[in-house]
Amino acid sequence: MGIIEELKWRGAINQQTDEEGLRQLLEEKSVGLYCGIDPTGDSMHIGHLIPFIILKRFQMAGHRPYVVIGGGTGSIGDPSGRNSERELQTMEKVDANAEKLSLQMKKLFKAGQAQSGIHLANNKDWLMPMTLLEFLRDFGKEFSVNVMLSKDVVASRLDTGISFTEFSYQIIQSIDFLHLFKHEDVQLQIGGADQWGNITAGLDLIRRKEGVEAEAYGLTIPLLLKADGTKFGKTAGGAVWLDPQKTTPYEFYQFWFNQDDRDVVKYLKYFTFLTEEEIDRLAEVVQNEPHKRLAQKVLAEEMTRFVHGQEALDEAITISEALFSGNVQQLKADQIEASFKDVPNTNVKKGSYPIIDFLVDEAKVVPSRRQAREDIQNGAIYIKGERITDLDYEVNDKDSYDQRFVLIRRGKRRYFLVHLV
Ligand code: 629
Repeated sequence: MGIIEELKWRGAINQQTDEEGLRQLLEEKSVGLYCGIDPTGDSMHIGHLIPFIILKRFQMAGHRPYVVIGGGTGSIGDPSGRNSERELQTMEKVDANAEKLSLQMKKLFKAGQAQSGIHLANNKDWLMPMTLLEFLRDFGKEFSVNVMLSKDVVASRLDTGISFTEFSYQIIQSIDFLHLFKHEDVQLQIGGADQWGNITAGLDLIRRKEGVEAEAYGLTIPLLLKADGTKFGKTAGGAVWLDPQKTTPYEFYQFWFNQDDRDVVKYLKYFTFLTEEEIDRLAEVVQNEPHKRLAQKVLAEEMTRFVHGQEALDEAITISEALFSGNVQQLKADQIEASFKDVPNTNVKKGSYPIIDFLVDEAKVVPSRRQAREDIQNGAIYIKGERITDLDYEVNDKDSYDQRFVLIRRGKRRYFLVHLV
């Protein structure tokens, strides 16, 4: 299967500027291609992942990927897919974010590292030195304002307004494509569906500067939709980040593990490097034995290992199993902290409390003393995984993890985390 066929099978192609031409080129030679990312934040989230995984797929098929970190473009901000003007970030912030994104790209794809075969560049290097007059004479002259106005991104902002700065964004992304075309023999740019306007603007610039015969292509990837209509990649707690400080590997694992049966096969195709055969086999299990959640488990394992490594995956599995079985005694304080971010949290002063006072007055886990007595007698209250049935039990340091938290479970699965302060 050629790379284009593979991407089609994976459901990863939205639009192409010249399908036949690109297919032929990819058969003839090792093609240079790129995808850019702007340092608008200090971490990638999973919505960013797909185009870069696709770069990797091209590389595995013998092509030459480039990752462009938009240290220059990111200081302006892409209006694509947004309905309001961005606030400019300071140049220091953009540089710091660019540094963090570079590190993430290096970690994930070994980008920019010797032998990895994935090149890393920052467009600040060629955009920053350009003078205003060069910009207007060498590039601005090639763009028709009329055509620029007709791009979706700009057209949709004409009533609410768009600054000249954001309006110009498509020109600077085009300059990147031309730069890489000329200096690195990059002939293909890929990106999400929102990048179509910028990518085609770049192709126009290449043809105007290098002649109509210049051979360059664009390919976009569909926006990911979930079966239930909600936005992919968002949880109650917000975006799913690749930075383990922002989304712990346990939360990351759980995000994938909790995907719907209707979506999981699509995600296996989209995100993992598993083969068609392996995915077909998992699809059968989803059909015939959905209760096993095997496809979700494999998806969660593949993704957590890819992004965080084997050790973090093992840890995420340990935590998941402990929580599932209720055997939380053996977890460490840090694991507790990582896994209970989303449960109700309260602060209680260190000390020793009768269990009923603790549940009702301090942790506020149970609304009344009568209810607390009932819960305890029914065996519905657990502290650090141990069922408490003694109405006179004293809660103190011995029940905590490193004197930092007390973990309460009420009923089957409701957890509460009490911070000792
Ligand atoms: C300079 C900058 C280039 C080429 C591209 C760029 C960045 C581009 C952009 N991309 C999004 C981003 O940075 O804004 N103008 O957050 C994001 N991208 C990945 C996918 C995307 C896109 O990083 O293309 O569609 C999300 O899936 O929104 O020379």
